[in-house]
Amino acid sequence: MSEQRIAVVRTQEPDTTTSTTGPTGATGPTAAGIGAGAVGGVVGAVPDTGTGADGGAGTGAVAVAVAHPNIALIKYWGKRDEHLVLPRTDSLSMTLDIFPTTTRVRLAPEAGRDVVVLGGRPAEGEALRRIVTFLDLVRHSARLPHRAVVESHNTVPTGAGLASSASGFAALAVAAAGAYGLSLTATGLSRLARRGSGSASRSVFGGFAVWHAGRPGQDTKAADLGSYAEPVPVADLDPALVVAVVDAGPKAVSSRAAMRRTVDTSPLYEPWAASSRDDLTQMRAALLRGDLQVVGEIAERNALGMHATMLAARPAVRYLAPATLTVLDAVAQLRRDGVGAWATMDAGPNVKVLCRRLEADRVAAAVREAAAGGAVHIAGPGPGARLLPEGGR
Ligand code: 2P0
Repeated sequence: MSEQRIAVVRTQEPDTTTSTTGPTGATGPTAAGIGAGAVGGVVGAVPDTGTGADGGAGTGAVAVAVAHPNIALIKYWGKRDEHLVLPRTDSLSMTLDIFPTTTRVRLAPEAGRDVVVLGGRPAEGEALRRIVTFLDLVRHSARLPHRAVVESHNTVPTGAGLASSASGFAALAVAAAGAYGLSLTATGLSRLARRGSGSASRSVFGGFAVWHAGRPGQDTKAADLGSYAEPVPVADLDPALVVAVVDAGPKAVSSRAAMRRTVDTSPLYEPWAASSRDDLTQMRAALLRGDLQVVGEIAERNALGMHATMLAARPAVRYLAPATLTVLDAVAQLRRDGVGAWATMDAGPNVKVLCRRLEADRVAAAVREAAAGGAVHIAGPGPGARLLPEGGR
């Protein structure tokens, strides 16, 4: 498959493996010299006139990107390298056509620190730290020391197991690469997005995507290069994912902490990881022949297995709520009634139901009744992350 390119062509991927020090002491071209469009052409970054969240002080390249969340049908649960965000197993997802995140990055050469505004509020704590660390990586790769102003808007409830970090870091990767003048292939962008949040690597692509774990035991650079996402060939499936939001509140345990605890303490983790490898092989074959029933059956068992690993962790991590099980009962009843519907749950109590688009309204009605007042959304396959033209203006 030929490589999809989102930004400009570059013969060599910049090294994004080694940033630990951030921009301090970084040398290289200034924003004026490497201005995002200057490397080779078609990047959506333009000079900013200064109307951003910082009140408009200074100027710098600006880029705006949009990305959509993805829902894993074969789950990512467990890292083998926390710093590089290398997973233990391959995962496979569908990018949605709902809940986009839009992120604007403007270089602020005059600023002494990054300014990050999420949903109109200044970011702080862990959320801010993760974004600054990510920007440090981009600065290191671009050899550009400038701080940035980041403004991001999610249209999905944050932290509710609805993949807001996937769309968030995919949009940030594409916008930051644009603003800092990093010219990456889509594969390179998926590696970069991975460093922000593992699942974000898959949101770089539309439709179905696989994120390769890569091979363990390699040096840092080879390991980084070996773990990327790419599109998965799919026959005509016409799928939908019905999203039942049974609880939109933030989760008690972050997925990052929960997967660490699961890998470290759950006796069920290794068996699930081994079966997940088989699940992936079988699901790829089912996608290729357009067999939604087998895709759905594998997705449901893979998700339930992932939750079993967490329930067996010490102490247990339980994201499933009573309302989750009520929706699972409704999905099982749909199947008894002859409707193809299969459930998957992530690091939260909400349920996503894979079905045929033609049957999505019926599935949504059944799930809505079971979700007892929770919102229900119907999603189809969505687009990959992209820069908006001319900095989003
Ligand atoms: C997934 N999840 O494959 C799995 C299934 C949740 C359950 O990816 O630590 O936010 O930032 O790499 O990507 C959620 O984990 O974790 C996730 P980090 P991420 O979609």
